[in-house]
Amino acid sequence: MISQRTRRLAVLAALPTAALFTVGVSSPAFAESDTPAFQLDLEQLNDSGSKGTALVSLRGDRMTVWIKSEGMVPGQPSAQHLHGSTEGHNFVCPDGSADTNKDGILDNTEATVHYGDINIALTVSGDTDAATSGLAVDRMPVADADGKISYKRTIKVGQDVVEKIKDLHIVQHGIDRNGNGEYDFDGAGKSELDPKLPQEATAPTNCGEVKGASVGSVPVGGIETGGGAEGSGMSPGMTAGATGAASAAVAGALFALRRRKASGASAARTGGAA
Ligand SMILES: [Cu+2]
Repeated sequence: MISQRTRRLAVLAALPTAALFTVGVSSPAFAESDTPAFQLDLEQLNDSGSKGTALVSLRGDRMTVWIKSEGMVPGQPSAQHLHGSTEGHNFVCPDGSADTNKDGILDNTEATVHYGDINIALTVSGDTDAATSGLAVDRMPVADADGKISYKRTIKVGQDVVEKIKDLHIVQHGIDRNGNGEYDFDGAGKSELDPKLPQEATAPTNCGEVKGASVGSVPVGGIETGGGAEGSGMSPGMTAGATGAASAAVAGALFALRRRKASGASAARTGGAA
């Protein structure tokens, strides 16, 4: 009996996909039992009410990401990314205590201290590079009328991602603090990143860590801003002609975020205590 339980625990980190992903998605493509898969439970940030389940499956250098989430802002695009570092930094999903300026909003600047830079942009098409697609909101999923997002994509990833997938987190962005069905300034004021943008468009709405991920494998001291993503040359113009003002707002905000992070590493020295 005990040995069976032990064995069961031993395989938790790499259960067959079909056994893990139990949120009602039929997944014939994932029927192969030898495919390592990792589940992430997306939990709300900013009291958004958003939640979901994600699955990341690896076969060689092919990573398939499934996301099913709800409580998103209906009809609005949600930027979504794998955040974190494959270089041993101990990033985690934040909680409310990460709202260090105590304004009641966990903004991206505060959250990034904990969940790290964008590593992979989970676009619906085109490239997924953090540098060129992190703010490609015209290629990010749009929530349906019920505020649900269903996403699946297979992309090629580097060996560092294959080896360190457990160190990464999925984050979806966009909240509706005043519940009026759009990103606007009345809900939560201006974004700390750019006063021309609503905070609702830039704040994270949920975050999920890989289940069973080792925490604290690397001592947490000052968190360095990852060198790989900064100076990435993002252009807010890439969303021109996309899905409207909200998309442009989010894109612009993410652009501002990148710039701010690139120059604000010292602000990230509060440790990963969340
Ligand atoms: Cu993100």
